[in-house]
Amino acid sequence: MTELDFMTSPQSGELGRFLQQMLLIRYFEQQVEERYRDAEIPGFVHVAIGQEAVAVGACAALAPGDVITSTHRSHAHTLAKGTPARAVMAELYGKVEGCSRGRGGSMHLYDVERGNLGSSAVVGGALGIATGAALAFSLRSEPRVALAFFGDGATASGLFHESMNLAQLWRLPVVFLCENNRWAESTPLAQHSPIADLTQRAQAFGMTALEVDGQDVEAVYRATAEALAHARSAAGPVFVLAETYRLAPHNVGDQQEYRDKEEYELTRSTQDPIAKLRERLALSDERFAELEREAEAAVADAVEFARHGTDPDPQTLLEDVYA
Ligand SMILES: Cc1ncc(C[n+]2csc(CCOP(=O)(O)OP(=O)(O)O)c2C)c(N)n1
Ligand SMILES: [Mg+2]
Repeated sequence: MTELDFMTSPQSGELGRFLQQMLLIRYFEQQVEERYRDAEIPGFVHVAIGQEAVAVGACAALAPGDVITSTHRSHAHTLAKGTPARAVMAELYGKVEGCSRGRGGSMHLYDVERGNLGSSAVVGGALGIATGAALAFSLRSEPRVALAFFGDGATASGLFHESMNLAQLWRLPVVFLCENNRWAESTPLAQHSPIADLTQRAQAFGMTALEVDGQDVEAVYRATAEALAHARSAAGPVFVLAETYRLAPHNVGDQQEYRDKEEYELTRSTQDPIAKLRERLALSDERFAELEREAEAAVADAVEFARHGTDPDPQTLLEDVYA
C-alpha cells in the first residue's frame, strides 16, 4: 500500500456539522425502516446504519463540480451530497417531488444538479459511470473528480476490474471508495473474496491505495481529501478502503440468521460512528438531545412532505425511456 500524508484537516466547527448530518441520516434511515414496515414505502430498502461517517466524511471533502455515484445502499450518500431530505423521502414514496421524479425509488436516487450521477441496484453497476465521467473530465481538461462508492462485494464484479484497469491505464481523475463492511448480503468477506486485504485489488493495477477507519468521520474526510487531491492533479486514480460496519440487517426484513448475535450486539455497542463523534466532541447531554430533536423534526417534515406528494401520471410512463 502506498502511504500518502494526511495533511488536510476539517476546519473548526466542521465536526459539529458532520455530527448534524450523521444524525439526520440516522434518523432518516430509522424512519424509513418504520415506514417500510408499515407498507408506506414500496420496493426494497437497504439502510446504511453504521456507515454514516463514510458518506459524510467523503462528501464533505468533495469540491464543487465533483460528482459521485452510489449503490443499492444510497440514502446516506445522497443526503450527504446535499439532496434535501424531503426530495429523498418523496422518492422513496414514489412521488413526482422525489429526486428521481418518483421513477427510481430507494435504489435509484439521482440528483445530477448536485453532482449525484445516481445509484444502481446492480452491484458494481455505477463504477463504469464514475469512470466514464472521469474520462470526460480528463478529455475536457476540467479539474473535476468522480468518486464512486461501492461495497466489498462489488470488488468481485467484472465492471470493478474493467473500471480499475482503464482508470489506471488512462490516469483518470476518479476515486474508488470501497465501504468494507465485510458482508455481501449474507456472505462474509472470507467467502466472497480470495484475499482478506482488499487494497491488494488496487495493487494488482499499480494503483495508489489508502486504508481508513470508516467509523471516524474526520479520518474519512482527510483520507478522501488526500485521494481527491492526488486524482485532481492528474497523478492517477486512488482506491480508498474504508473499514466500516453494517449495524443493521442487509435490507429491511432480513432476519440475519447468518450473523452471530453476540458479536453483532457487541459491534453495535462499540462501533457506532455517531457515538464516537459525540464522545470526541465532548457534547453535553442537553446539546446532544437538542441536535437529536432537530434531526427528528427534519425527518418528520420529510415524511409529511412525501405522504402528501403527487403520484406520477401514468400518461408519462414512457417519458425519459431511451431504450
Ligand atoms: C450484479 C448483482 N448481483 C447480485 C445482486 C444481489 N445483491 C444485492 S446487494 C448484494 C451484496 C452487495 O455487497 P456489497 O457490495 O459488499 O455491498 P453492501 O450490501 O455490503 O453495502 C447482492 C449480492 C445484485 N443486486 N446485483
Ligand atoms: Mg459489503
